[in-house]
Amino acid sequence: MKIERIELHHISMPLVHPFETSFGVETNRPAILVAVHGEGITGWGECVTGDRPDYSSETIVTAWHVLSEFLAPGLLGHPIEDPADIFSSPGYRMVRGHNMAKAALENAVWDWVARIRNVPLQMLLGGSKKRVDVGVSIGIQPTLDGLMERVAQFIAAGYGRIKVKIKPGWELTPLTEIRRAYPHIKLMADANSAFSLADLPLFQQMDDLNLLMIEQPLAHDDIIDHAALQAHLKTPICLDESIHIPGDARLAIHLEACRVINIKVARVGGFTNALAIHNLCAEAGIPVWCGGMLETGIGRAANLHLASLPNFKLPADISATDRYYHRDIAEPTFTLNTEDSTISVPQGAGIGVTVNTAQVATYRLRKEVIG
Ligand code: OSB
Ligand code: MG
Repeated sequence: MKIERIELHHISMPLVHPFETSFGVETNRPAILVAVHGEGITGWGECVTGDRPDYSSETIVTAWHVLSEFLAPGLLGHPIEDPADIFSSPGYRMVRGHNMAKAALENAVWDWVARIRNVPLQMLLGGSKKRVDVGVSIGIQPTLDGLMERVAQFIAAGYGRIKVKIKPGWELTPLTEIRRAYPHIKLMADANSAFSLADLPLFQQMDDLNLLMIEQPLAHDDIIDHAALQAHLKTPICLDESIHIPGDARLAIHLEACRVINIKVARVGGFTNALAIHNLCAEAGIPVWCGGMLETGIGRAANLHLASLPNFKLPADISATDRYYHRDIAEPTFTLNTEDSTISVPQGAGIGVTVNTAQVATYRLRKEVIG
């Protein structure tokens, strides 16, 4: 089988609510949608990098460059029977790093292969759950009252796990207030690398709040400091930004730098690496969960398939469509199963959603066709 043509679509979608992390505020979410065409079938992937190199070192501009100049041209006409065959294509052999660009194209190929075989993607990945446990990730809010209102809305909507973003000056008070109001809710915090080991006393106070985990408290490139912090805490540390390749996960597990790992398929360069990390964590007794990047329906559908694997044991950052966008670009959209805080894995071929190309066009800033 061969891919004959690849399209790149740079889009920008207005978010329902601005999303603030320790990096800053986003009101629009950019993405590069990748469509691979061949054998009469189209597969879709989503590149989730932002406009700024804050969460990762990639940006929309670098991902576009690497996809259009290197990865995509090298894949045209390359024989593919299995998604892993892309690794022998000229583009993939040449490019180091640029995981988010690679993941977008690799995931489009997985979708394409699954659609050609007419099976849901989860079957190719080895997942079997039909519903995935999910939670909601709440950005930093202008006021504590505003945060408490948001938390109340999401709990009323049926979300069984709440994650809040923290930064210096916005940590203990919001977490303590939420814990006081909801003594039994699954609650966790995500610092996006905003703290240092000097903040140990602060984390020791958080340790009494019965948090599910503390996500990426320290520097994005310092696994050793995380090991030092984890040794002082009973709350599990979860690594997000620190894990880019299976070797990072091996190092983190070896050093006991975390007790949980967040797998984002984009950050680790695609499904192949995501599966490798899932498997090595399973062997080490480390539960994983599926992180999110405010994906459109394409990336969110892909995440649901991945999160259906057995060692995804904690609720995913995959919320219902209306938590992110007024009008998404794929159908069907996702709703929360309120009785058990899950979202169902779409059961059509491939990622199981149909892309609304007219809707893509309304959000599009740039398009390129390769091949
Ligand atoms: O650290 O998990 C993160 C969004 C953008 C960048 C980083 C992160 C996030 C989220 C979003 O937390 C979670 C979601 O998609 O619902
Ligand atoms: Mg995170």
